[in-house]
Amino acid sequence: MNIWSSRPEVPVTRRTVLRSAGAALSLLPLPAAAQNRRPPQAVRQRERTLLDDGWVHQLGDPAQAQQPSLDTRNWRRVSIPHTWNAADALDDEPGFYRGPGWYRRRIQVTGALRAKRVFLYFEGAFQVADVYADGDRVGGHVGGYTAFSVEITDQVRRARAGSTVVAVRVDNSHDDDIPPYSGDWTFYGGLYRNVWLVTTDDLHFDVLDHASPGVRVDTPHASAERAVVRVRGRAVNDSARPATAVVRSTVVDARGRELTSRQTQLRIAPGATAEFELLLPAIEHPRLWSPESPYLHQVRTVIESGRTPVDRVDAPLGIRWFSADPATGFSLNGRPYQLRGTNRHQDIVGRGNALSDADHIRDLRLIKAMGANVVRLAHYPQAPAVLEAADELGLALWEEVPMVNRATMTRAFTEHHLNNIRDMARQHYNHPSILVFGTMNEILLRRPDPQPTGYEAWIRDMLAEGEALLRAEDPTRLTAMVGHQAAAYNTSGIADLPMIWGWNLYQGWYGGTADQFGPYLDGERAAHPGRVLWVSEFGADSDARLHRVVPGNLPVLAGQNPYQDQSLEYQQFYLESYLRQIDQRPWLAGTTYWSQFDFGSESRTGSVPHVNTKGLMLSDRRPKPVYYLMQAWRGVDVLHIAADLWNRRAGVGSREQTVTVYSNAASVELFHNGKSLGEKPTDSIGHVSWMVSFTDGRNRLHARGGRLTDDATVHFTYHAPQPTPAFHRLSVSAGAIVQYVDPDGTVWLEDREYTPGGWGAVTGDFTGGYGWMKNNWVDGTDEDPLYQTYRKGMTAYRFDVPDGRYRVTLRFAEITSAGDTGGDGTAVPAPGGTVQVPVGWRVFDVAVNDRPLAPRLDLVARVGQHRPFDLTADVRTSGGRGLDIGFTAITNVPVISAIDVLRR
Ligand code: GCB
Repeated sequence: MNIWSSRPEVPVTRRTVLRSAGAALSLLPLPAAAQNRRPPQAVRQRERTLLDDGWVHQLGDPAQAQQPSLDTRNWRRVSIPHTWNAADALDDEPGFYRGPGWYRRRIQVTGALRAKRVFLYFEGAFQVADVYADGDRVGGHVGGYTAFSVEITDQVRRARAGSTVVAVRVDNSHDDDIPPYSGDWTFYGGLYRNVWLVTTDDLHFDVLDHASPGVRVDTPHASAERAVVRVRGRAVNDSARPATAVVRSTVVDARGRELTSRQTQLRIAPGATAEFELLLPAIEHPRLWSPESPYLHQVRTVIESGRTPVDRVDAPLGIRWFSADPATGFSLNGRPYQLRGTNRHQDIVGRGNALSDADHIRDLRLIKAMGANVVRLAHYPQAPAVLEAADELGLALWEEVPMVNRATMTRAFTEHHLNNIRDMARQHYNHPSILVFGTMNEILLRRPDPQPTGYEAWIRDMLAEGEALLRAEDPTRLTAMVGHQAAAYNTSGIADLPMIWGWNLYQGWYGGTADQFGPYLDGERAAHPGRVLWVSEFGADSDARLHRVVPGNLPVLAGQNPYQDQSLEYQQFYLESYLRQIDQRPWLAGTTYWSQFDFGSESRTGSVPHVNTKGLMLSDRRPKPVYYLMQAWRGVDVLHIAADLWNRRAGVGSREQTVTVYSNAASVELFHNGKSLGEKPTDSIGHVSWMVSFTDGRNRLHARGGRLTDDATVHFTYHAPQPTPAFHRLSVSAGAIVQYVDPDGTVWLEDREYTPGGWGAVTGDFTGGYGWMKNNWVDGTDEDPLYQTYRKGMTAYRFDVPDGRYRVTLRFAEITSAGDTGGDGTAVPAPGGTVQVPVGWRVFDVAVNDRPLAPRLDLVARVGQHRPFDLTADVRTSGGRGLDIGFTAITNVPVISAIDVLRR
């Protein structure tokens, strides 16, 4: 059995160790007495200037784009962070721009700057970057999610015109050799993270070692009694003379008080780099770091030349230790500790991935406020601001490299993978929040077709190479990989490579039922008792406009998948079920919901096209009800009536509907229009509900639990199953089992079968297109869900309404999916897998009370596939005949998406 732990195998008795690299000369440790305890405040840091403004940008590859003399007056002015895909990843055109784009900016050169070493530090560019200064290529980077730095000292020193022109070519083209090969999140291109100008003295900590800080801090020994801090790094002498330098590391506590310090002397040859290692005298009874108490020390490491400090790197230090055990799960600082949290992508729909530091920090605060103690940064390393916020707020991190879905069997692909690992491990080594580094997600999900011989074995070897590299780069973290629910990870040996194995499980979403989740884990655990297990993903999509009056394990329509219910209430049902099952399995080292925020997923065609809506929060960061459920489950002080995103409700034949409250209070009392519906205990996950009999119009809800209260207002519309003389309006979402609330607040009811005296469909079925499947997108409307469900094959919709004048609106779209057949059994043509409904494939007559409304309606001929088509008719009914909307098949079967009947 493997028990993985964070403590590297370093003998704590070892004193200062110094090594030399390359042509460097090395040196002797100074005796402690000789250590110069100058106050750290007096030390001059390297200078970093944010280059956020003053940039111009052009898509494509303009001629001479790197030449300083180029006239860029017609380029767009932009500020960094910037992406060029914020809008086109959301439009109705499939795909988004993937290709090159350029950014340029001038850097003013002063005499002071010429005296420095000058670097550009890019926090990230998606995904290949080439950097030029005054026309010279000064460096570049492959990989869209890690930082890189380049040196422009020579160009700055040569600059004549008082400035240096920096030009950056960024390219987000697909490249088979660059991971991620694929993924459902949008691969927005651009210079989407901060860019910094960094200046140093000739003598400085290394800036060019995979853009790492040049100083690495860890704790070879950490316990409640004592902590030993180790500082390793690289000092560079860029001058033409040998340098004698003192490197000193000092640990200060959160109030700036010095706890321990050690220094060493280096002699470094001109142009050489010296490696150093300092083992600082132990800190007795250290204050520890944990999510509950994220106490941070700082490690200040300074280089002095003569007695002058010339460079300084500060590193956060959180003293903690951790391990993971297959039998008992995770433990932190010597105690069992369940990591429970979420996943986070780095974008906001409409703004792409060009987020500010403030955006990143706000996101982590929202996650912290939810009661999470861990975040999986899926599926790639994220911005420095994210990591800093996690250290400070107390959020454990799992960070991973983008190795997702599929691999290319080339050495180049492997090399890029290894480089991503090196970048991540070196750049983020000093963040105490990071406990786990991951190197793969669902690599067997999208297999090449045909699959090359030896594909799985090749992938296993490639991943094993990455795993070995990661363990060598960073023996202080736990390693992880993740699979989707497929046996091949077990049979190929892939699941045995990392220290932690993560399963992404979607029972009750992409198939099956939610209650199959726990038993699946139990089966895996029994079969592989030596594995540390983590549920790296679980989640269900939801759309705040869609509501399910009776949530639960669906009365699923034959052959349909649960993912066709994208109501908020199904997501609540799903998560409630999962949380209960997680609680029964304390041996799960971690569980991370997929995902915190709705995120851009260009290829998706769900009810919110181009967005993965599994978020606990909407992309604009408003909480969905499941956010409050998480809070209640995690014991955060919360009392929330799940009504603010469901405040327009309707019922047919019943006023009784569930009102759910999430709270960590032991019991909650609910009041409806001032009247108590009783006090009830919350259950183990903080859930409690009442049946409320809603009155027409405004309903006031008030809940009280302990000292907490919440209020909500719900507008309710009652519909008699049999229209009464007072009938006013019925809006029906044909083929739907959920209600859709439109932008005007009208509730479009679930579909139903006609019964005499009532209303509904006469024959036909839901199953022909119920749900939100691939191929079901509808262009040219934001009301996708209304068009995406449809009934097919009906002969009529009848509404037994009183005599009067009515406006009837019918909504249609041709969204037949692959494999679908018409009533005569003709399969829809799908050349190359793309459904192409030809003109004439589906033709039907539509009539209202026998008056032809749309004879020989052929949606493809009228508006094309995947486009909304609405018909409106004004009708007077008399003699008690009601409204009869008749459909007569001519070719295949008729379809309808929605019907609105309004009395005038
Ligand atoms: C997964 C993937 C994640 C997807 C998610 C989904 O398993 O790892 O990238 O976004 O499923 O929503 O389908």
